[in-house]
Amino acid sequence: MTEPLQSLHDSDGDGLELAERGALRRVPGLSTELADVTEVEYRQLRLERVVLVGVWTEGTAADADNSLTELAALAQTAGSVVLEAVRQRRDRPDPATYIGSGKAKELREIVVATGADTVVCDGELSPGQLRQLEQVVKVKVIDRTALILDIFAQHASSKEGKAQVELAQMSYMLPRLRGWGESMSRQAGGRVAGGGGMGTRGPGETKIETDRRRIRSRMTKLRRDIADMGTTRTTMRQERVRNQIPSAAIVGYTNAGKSSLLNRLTGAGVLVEDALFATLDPTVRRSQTRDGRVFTLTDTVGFVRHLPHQLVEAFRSTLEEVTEADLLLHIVDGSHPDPESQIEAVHAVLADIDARRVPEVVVVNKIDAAAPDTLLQLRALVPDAVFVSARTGQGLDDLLDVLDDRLPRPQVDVRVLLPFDRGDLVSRVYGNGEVLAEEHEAAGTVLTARVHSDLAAVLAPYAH
Ligand SMILES: Nc1nc2c(ncn2[C@@H]2O[C@H](COP(=O)(O)OP(=O)(O)OP(=O)(O)O)[C@@H](O)[C@H]2O)c(=O)[nH]1
Ligand SMILES: [Mg+2]
Repeated sequence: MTEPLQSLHDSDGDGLELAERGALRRVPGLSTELADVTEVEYRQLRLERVVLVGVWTEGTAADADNSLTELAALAQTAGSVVLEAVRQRRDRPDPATYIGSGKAKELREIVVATGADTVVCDGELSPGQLRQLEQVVKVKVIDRTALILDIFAQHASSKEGKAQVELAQMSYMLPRLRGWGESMSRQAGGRVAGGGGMGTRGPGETKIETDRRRIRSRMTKLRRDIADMGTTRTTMRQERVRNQIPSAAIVGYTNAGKSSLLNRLTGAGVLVEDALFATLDPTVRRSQTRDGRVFTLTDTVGFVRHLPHQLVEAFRSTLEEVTEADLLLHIVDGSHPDPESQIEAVHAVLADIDARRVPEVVVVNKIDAAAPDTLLQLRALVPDAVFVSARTGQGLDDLLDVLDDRLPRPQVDVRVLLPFDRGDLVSRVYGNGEVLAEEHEAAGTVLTARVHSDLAAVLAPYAH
């Protein structure tokens, strides 16, 4: 039994050593390999002192800076201190180490000089890139996707939110478990090819496979749980649809002021924070248009450039509030240096969740803090946008007018005499329809109103 192994070393020694050397050069404790699958479940990045690095492939220098500024805000939201940010101009990220190998060495020097414990890259890196860059800088390297997932994990508070985030984290980790395993299975393969016929599966491969299997079955369970948890919301939504209560959903880039606006409009008391992704769970509130029609307003998770698709997938049931709304209020942060690209990013996510067909009203918020030039540009870009400040209340009247205007209206004109014992019907007409006139006669209340077809059918016997 030892013979074939021995001969393998003889014949293929170099290749094997090379592979082993690659594996040995990993710095203990910094590895992205998981010691145990439970690490995926409870993995906390615990970023402390970070250096940011970006590759600037297209757009202006200002675009590149905005991107790193956003990465810094994300890192801070995740609880870390940003020590330094560097970027490199390249046609495309280096396939091996993301930044060029020379720059990677410089980065190592920055890491040493600043005492950083983590490098955060402004993009989604392949497992190989993460591994190879880690080998050069010798501290933990994570990408923007992992950072966003970490913020979501910290902010998730409901059972559903937690399950959704965990599902997203697992689907991010699954392909990344390969890291070490790849070289291990090559080793095992080599051994077999070398003529041993034994050890068709190396120890690494076996462990990776077990981990993968456990993660997959956990993901299946999470998907099932999430589907179950979404049913209450689906039921409520169906109820609204049945009663033909119009719904507006607030969407927008993270930190645009969505929750602030919901609070302003409905007094909902939703958490407002100068932090990215403060809101993860949807909040639905009832409100009324000025002409007294009831509608619902939903606040939901904010979007971001390149929102990790794992999150979009995991939050799909939550995002149905958006997909199935009658109207989208797209909140834009007018005080941001580049609101235009934020609008584009939001549209990209909306397209991804199939919500572009829902009518949209652009609401430029934070006009109290916005640069006049930016507002002019936005006015030109979106001529029918509404300009508001959730903070000062400025422009909210205009927004209410727009809601009056754009929320679907009842279609059927009716004139009915409702007996006094049918106060319930009077309330329904007021709640779901649009009352044009009310008179009182000896036999009851005469309403001239516009209502939805369902209610019109109920009212038919009372036509006057
Ligand atoms: N100056 C100014 N600041 C505002 C205005 N509206 C909201 N803010 C601030 O913007 C920050 C984000 O507000 P939120 O309402 O939490 O924003 P959000 O869009 O719900 O954010 P996420 O849920 O994290 O995606 C907070 O610090 C608010 O105080 C405004 O009209 N003017
Ligand atoms: Mg919010």
